[in-house]
Amino acid sequence: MAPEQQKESKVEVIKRESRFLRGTLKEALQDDEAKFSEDNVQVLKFHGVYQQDDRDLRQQLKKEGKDRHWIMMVRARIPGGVLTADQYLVFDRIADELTDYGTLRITTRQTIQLHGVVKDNLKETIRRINDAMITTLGGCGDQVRNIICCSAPGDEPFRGEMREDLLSLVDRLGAKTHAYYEIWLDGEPIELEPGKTEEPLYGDVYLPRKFKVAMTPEGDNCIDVYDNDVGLVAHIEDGHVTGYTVLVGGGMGRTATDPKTYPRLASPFAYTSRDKLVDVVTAIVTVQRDFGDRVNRRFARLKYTLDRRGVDWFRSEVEERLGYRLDAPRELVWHNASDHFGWHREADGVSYLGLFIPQGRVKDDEGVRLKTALREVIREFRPTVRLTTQQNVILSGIPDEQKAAVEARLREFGVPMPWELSPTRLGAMACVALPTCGLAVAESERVLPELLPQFEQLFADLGIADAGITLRMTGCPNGCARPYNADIAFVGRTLGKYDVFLGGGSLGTALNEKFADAVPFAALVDVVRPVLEAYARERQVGEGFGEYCRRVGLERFRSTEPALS
Ligand code: SRM
Ligand code: SF4
Repeated sequence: MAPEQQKESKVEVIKRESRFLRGTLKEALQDDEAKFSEDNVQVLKFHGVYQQDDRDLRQQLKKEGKDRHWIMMVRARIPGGVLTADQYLVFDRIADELTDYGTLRITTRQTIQLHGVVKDNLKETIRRINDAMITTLGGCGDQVRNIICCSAPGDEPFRGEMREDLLSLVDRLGAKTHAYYEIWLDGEPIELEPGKTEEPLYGDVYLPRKFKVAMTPEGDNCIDVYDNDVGLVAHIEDGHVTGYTVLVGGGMGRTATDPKTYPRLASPFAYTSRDKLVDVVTAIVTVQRDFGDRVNRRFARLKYTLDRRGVDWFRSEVEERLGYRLDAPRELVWHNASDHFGWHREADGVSYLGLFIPQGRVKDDEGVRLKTALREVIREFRPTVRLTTQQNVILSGIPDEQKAAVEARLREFGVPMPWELSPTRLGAMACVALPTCGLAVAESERVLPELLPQFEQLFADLGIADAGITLRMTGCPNGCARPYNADIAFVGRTLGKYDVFLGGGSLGTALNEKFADAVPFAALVDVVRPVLEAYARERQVGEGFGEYCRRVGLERFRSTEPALS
């Protein structure tokens, strides 16, 4: 049966009945419950809030006959990841004053998540974020999420032009409901004129599923542009943007038990001039709005709509809405996908510093007081703070004469400079997973640091430390650290066990394939070792590990796989 003939999913009903994302949130914020109802939990996501519980405490609390420790994760929407110094400091302070953990999490979509906000602190948290002129509306939910962009600053005109285009997209594609102001900022309810809707683009059921848009200049794939529902690659001539190649249908999510789900890289779709960009992306969003699967959320992303109906059908539907034929996409060439670490010239007499944030977690440890260091440097030198999609931070706009002082201040708190760290470490990513992620089946952020030194040693022993091999880990198959286009990925299968994927690539242009199933954490290095040894012996000049795996195939290594349990 076609999706349109079947019963819509429960979330569709909740969205429609929520009256443009109001639900009963205003009332729930007044009650004494420590958690929100199931329906409100769904509505909350659109406001940038996930209800979670501290999974480390679950067993103990159960033993004591107590309820779970309910906490919220609050995700801001920070277009392109750009924050003023003061805005960053607001998050730093909220983490200390209103969260259980006192940390900030830089995400793989260059925003900040605050974990561990109890219900009583939620409204105050969102109010403070809004007072800093940042919203959480659109952080999550079935709508266009935070639009990401390569974070490298610079004085070339194309960077400003891309920023302008990004903000136009945010303006057109952002949710418009007044509910956010009523619930979180005590705004007066609005009276709509008859026949007017609060959401001209989305309607009352929003999109069938999350929708991700990314933008980057041609040549630089630091953001993994192919992993997005819509990828926009700016073509540059004489320092200016001439137009964009539009890619459609990327996405990482899969379900371990359902082979009909899969990661997919976005397909080249069209070329558009700058002035038509917003209309083209809006038309794509509306086609997905009207034809995406609203029955089964597992197949509701744009990638499935495209594969079900075909790219040609999709293009003609978009063209019909635009009223003109789209130009063919341009050929794309990539040179870089690393994260702009270290000092770089930004403009005459001004530099930026790309800093490594281990697994995106800004916190104070005994040896490295990263959270304090960032706070002090940002307070004193007032750089623009740019969050990257590889969970790192760029401090930008630093006068050259202050470079040494910035560095000295960071070192005072034990923060290493990126050039002192291995490429393996700098390029590795892990998703949040336990203890907050409700979908995690295995550890990720907390165990990657144990694995990295082992791989660093192995790469050094094999003479491949500078080969730029990317390593990514997630606590489940959903793919939040974009594992399926890394050279090596460990994807949580169950507690302590990971599926191993090999053969993506450091430029983010290829998918890897599953190499081994449910490998215990302690055996991960040994499972990959034979392939790395062969790579070290047989690689061609300039050949990356992923490329090598795809050239020779993984079959011959599968037979040498050690016992896995
Ligand atoms: Fe994600 C769900 C964390 C980027 C694919 N993701 C979740 C939730 C909200 C779990 C949930 O639904 O209850 C996780 C919250 C954990 C926590 O405690 O914070 C979560 N995702 C993250 C972050 C924080 C990972 C990180 O370590 O940085 C990233 C936040 C991004 C942001 O700022 O918006 C994050 N998630 C991604 C990405 C990467 C990207 O977008 O570049 C992906 C893969 C790309 C894609 O969307 O296909 C991703 N997250 C998912 C999925 C699978 C979606 C699918 O199509 O199947 C889920 C589950 C779902 O939506 O049902 C999910
Ligand atoms: Fe949670 Fe899975 Fe995403 Fe990791 S990949 S944050 S475990 S949903």
